[in-house]
Amino acid sequence: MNEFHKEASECSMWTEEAGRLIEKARSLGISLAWDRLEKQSPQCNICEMGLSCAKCVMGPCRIIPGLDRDKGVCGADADLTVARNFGRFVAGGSASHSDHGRDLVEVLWEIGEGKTDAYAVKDEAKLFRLAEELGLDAKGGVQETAKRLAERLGADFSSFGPGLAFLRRLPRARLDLWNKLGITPRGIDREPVEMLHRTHMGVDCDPVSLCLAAARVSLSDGWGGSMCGTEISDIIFGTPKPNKTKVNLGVLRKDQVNILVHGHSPVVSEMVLLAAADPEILEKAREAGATGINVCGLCCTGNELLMRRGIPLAGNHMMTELAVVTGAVEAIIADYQCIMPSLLDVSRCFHTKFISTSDKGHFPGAERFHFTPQNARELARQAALIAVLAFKNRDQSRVEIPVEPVEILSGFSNEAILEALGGSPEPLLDAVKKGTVRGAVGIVGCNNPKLKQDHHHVALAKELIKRGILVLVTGCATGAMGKAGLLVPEAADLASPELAGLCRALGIPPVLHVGSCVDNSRIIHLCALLATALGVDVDKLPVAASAPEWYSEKAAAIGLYAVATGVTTHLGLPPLILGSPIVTDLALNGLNKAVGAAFIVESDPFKAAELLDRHIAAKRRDLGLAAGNGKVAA
Ligand code: XCC
Ligand code: SF4
Repeated sequence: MNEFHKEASECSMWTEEAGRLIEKARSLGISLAWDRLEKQSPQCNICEMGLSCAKCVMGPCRIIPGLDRDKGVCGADADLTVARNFGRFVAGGSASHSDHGRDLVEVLWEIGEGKTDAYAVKDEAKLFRLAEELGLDAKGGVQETAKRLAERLGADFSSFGPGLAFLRRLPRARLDLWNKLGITPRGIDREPVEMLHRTHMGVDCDPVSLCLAAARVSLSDGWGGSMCGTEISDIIFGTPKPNKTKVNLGVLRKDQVNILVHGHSPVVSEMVLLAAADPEILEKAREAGATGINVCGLCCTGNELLMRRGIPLAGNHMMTELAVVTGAVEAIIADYQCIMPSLLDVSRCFHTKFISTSDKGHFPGAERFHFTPQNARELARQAALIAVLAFKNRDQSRVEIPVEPVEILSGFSNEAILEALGGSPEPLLDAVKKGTVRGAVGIVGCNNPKLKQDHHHVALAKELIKRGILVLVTGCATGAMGKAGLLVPEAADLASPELAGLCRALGIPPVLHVGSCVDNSRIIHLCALLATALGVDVDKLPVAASAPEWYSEKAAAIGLYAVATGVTTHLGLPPLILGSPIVTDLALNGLNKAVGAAFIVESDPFKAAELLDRHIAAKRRDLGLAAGNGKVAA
C-alpha cells in the first residue's frame, strides 16, 4: 500500500463498495484515477491559480506576480490571464452541453422529415404543448409539428435566429437585467465561438468584460443547448414520471450479460435498450450461458435512462473504472463526455469490450460504431451481440460484485413534481410561503478524486433536508444520494418534521432526482415558473444550487448560468481563478450586485449547509415570509 492509499483508506476516502474494488485493482496492478492523481501531485500551483497561459507561441507564459513575472510576453497580467482562461473553460462546458442538445434537435428534425424509423415522438402532448408555448403553428400532425419545432430550435443555434426561444420562460425583470448588462445570449453556437475569439491574444483585454461574456456563454447553454437537450429528449423518449429502480454496482448480474451505457446522450442508449430486449439477441445470450441481458447506466447517460425507463444506475463518475474491475461487464457502450480514456486500459485487463458510438468521441482501440438516426437500430443490435459473445469469455472466478443494490425513486421531471403537488406551481409556492418547505437547493454534478468520495454530496443533502430545505439532485450527485438511501420516501425520516410531513403525504423523498446534467435546465425552468407565479425575479426566491464535488468544464458552465439566472451557487472546490483578485472578487461578491447572486466556495459540507441555510433564511426575510421550520440558521 503506498502512502496515498494508506492515507486515503485511513480517512475512509472511499465508500465501502469502492474500497473493496480498489483493493482488487491494486492486486491486479491496475491504475485508477486516484493512483494517477497521486502521481500528478503536487499539481502545478500556477495552473491551479489560473495563471498559466499557452494561447500563443510567444509563450507559454506563467504569470507570477511579485516575482518580477507579473505579465506574459504580450503584456497580459494576472487578472486578464485568469479571465481569459476562465472564459475558455466555461465555453468548453457550454459547447459540450449545447452540442449534445443539437444532437437531439437533429433527431427530432429527422423524425419530422420521416428519415428515421428508429426514433419517433413518444410524448405527443409535450410536443404540441411546447410548440404552442414557443408560438409555433401546432395545428398540423405530429410529424409536421416535430419538424417545425426542430427548425425553430435549430435556428437558436445560429447567430441570425429570432433569439433564443426559451428566454420567454424568464420573468421580464431578469430579461431586462440581462439586456442592461448585455449578457442576453444571442445564439447557442455564437457565444462559445465568440468567447474563443475574445480570448485570442489582443482582443478583449478587460477581465470584467470577459467575465460578463462568460456569463452570456453559460446562459446560451442553460437557456439554450441544455434546455433543448432536456425538452426534446422528453418529447422523443418520454417525459419522466416517478419510477422505482436501483443503484450501485450491485445492479450488475452474475448470471446475465451486463452492458453498461456511458456518456450523456439518450440517443444511443435508448436503442441499446431495444436491442437488449430483442428475442433473437436474448436467445443468443441464453446460448452463451447467460439468463438474460442486463443494461445498466453510468454517469449522465445512466441518469437519462434512470429518469425515463427506471434502468438501474451502476455508478457515477468515480465508479466507472471500478465497474469494469468487477469483472462482470461484457461491454461498455459509450457516447461522449466524462468517459475516462483509462477505461480502455481497464477493459483490456478483463474480457470487457469497449464500444464507442459517436463520431465526436474516438477511443483508440475501441470497437467503433458511428451511430446515426438511420443506422441506430442495426448498430445497437450489433453492439449488443458483441456483448453477448464477450460473455463466453467471462471468467466467473474473477467476478466480484461487492454490494447489494439500493432502491431509489427517480423520474421527477417538473411535470411530475407539479403533478404530484396538484398540477400547478401554487401548492409548492404555498408550502414555501408557509415554511413547510423553507426553500430548495439543487445539488448537481460530478465526483472528484481529490475529495472523500460521495461524502460532500450526502452530508450536504442530509444537513439541508434536516433544515426543511428540499433538495433536487442531478448528474453524478444522484448515485451518491441513492447509495446513501436519500432517494426513497423513507428518507423523510431524516427531514425536518414539516418537510417530512409533506413528503409522507405525497409519497416522495425529500431529495428528488430530476435528471442528468442537461436537466439542470429543469431546475432553472422551475425557478422561473415559481418566480413568475410569485411576481418576483428569480434572485428573490429562497433557493440555491451546489456542486460539492465538481470537476468538469460543464459544471462551471452550469454554476455560472445558475448564478446569472439569479441562483446563488456553492462550489466545494474553487474554480481555477484564485490568481486574479478582480475575477475572484467578482465571483464571490461583485456578481451579487450585477445579477443578484454569486458563488460561495466552501469545502466543508457542514459549513456549506450553514451558509446556504443563511442565504435561504435571508431570502425568506426579504420576501416577508416567516422563518419556517427546521433548524434555522441564526
Ligand atoms: Fe460528468 Fe454528466 Fe460531472 Fe458526472 S456530473 S462527472 S460532468 S457525468 Ni454531469
Ligand atoms: Fe503569453 Fe500572452 Fe501568448 Fe498567453 S497570449 S502565451 S500570456 S504571450
